[in-house]
Amino acid sequence: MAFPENFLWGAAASATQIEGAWDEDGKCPSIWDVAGKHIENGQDCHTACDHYHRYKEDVALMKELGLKSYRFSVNWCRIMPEKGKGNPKGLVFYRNLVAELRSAGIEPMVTLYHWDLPVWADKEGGWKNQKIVDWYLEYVQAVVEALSDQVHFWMTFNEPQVFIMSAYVLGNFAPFQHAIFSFKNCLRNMLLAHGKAVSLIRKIAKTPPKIGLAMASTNYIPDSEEEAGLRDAAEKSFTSQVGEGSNGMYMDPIALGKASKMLRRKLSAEDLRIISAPIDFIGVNVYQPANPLFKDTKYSAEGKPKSALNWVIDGRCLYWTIRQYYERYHLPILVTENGMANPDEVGPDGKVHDDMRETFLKDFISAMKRAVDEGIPVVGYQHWSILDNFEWCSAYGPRFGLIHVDYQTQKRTIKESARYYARIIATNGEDL
Ligand code: GCO
Repeated sequence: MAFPENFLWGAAASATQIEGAWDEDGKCPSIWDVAGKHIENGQDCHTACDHYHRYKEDVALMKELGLKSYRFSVNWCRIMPEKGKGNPKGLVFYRNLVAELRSAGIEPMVTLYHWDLPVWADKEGGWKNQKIVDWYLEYVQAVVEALSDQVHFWMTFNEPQVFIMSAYVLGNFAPFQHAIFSFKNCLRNMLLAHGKAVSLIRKIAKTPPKIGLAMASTNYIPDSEEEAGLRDAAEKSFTSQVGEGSNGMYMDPIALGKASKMLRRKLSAEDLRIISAPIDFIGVNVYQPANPLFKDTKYSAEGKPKSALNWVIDGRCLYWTIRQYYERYHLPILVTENGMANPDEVGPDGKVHDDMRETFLKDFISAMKRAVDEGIPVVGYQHWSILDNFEWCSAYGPRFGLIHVDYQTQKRTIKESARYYARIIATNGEDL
């Protein structure tokens, strides 16, 4: 069986990682704009790929590759540069981008929050402060009113695990806090913001919306495909201490209306009713299996290829993530991110020969095809990322793009792997 007709082949990016223009057209600074010493090599995201000024060229490249869809995020700081004060100029940029995508025949998919918290909101406690639910909704309303005539796909959040756990507990993502006792409050605020946003979008969107969120999906590959092996892996992925922390604690309230063990005392029945407003799909960001990270299975990473960030490359994790999410939540799955970092350079022939990414694409897309063949509703695949970009604290070292970016000149070069991906798209996954 081939991939479904209208399968949403695409690529993804986020505002902070590509836009630049950090202080233009009325935008206020975000917590990443002021991350200073936390960023490697004294770099920053202020210019990044200068996509804000080059979006037409970038959309033309997407069209050249034959992308059917593009997942990007709106930067909160362009839309609400002060508390309670909107900025029409910020909306103009996204309206133009969406129009450009539409005229290239590319379906725009909008992430509403990919970590660019305004500094004004951070100063008042950010995700620790329950008022953030209202601030977020006000922002969401402005975006949905401006774009929903042309945009159908909405993601309320990208990787809540990262912007809550890593940002407020581990302290390795902005705003770099060790506020361990605020963790459950942050989580509750995010969950309520999600549920209320889902209901709001459903109510005000000008065209019928498809709503979901993108999870940092760290799932286990089973040790065996016997019944017991399958159960053990699924259990570890969602309800063991590790799995609950990464998947179940966030998704169970949203998709099942149930609080996982850790949150039982924090969420009331009314909270759960709000949080579990029906969604249309679950987005999964998949990079590597949980097994080598937590070493609590028979899995061995020996001999497996690794990316430039030392992440184990094993395409099967995409199949198992999709299947485990589907079996637990019974919702269509959108692969919202999947990709690898590679030390790519433009060679003397003017090309970027990133063979490893080609192998990666083949491996992961074949694994996704197994899920499709088994009848799981997978609606699309967004490769991370369309462009090499600002990889948070690791700045510009890791290159995840289908398109190489020379940060000195802003020259774009389509990598060989992207040409391969273009063939996959053109044949709807037949030519792997
Ligand atoms: C994330 C983000 C992306 C990253 C990508 C590679 O998953 O952390 O959604 O912004 O750049 O995942 O690390």
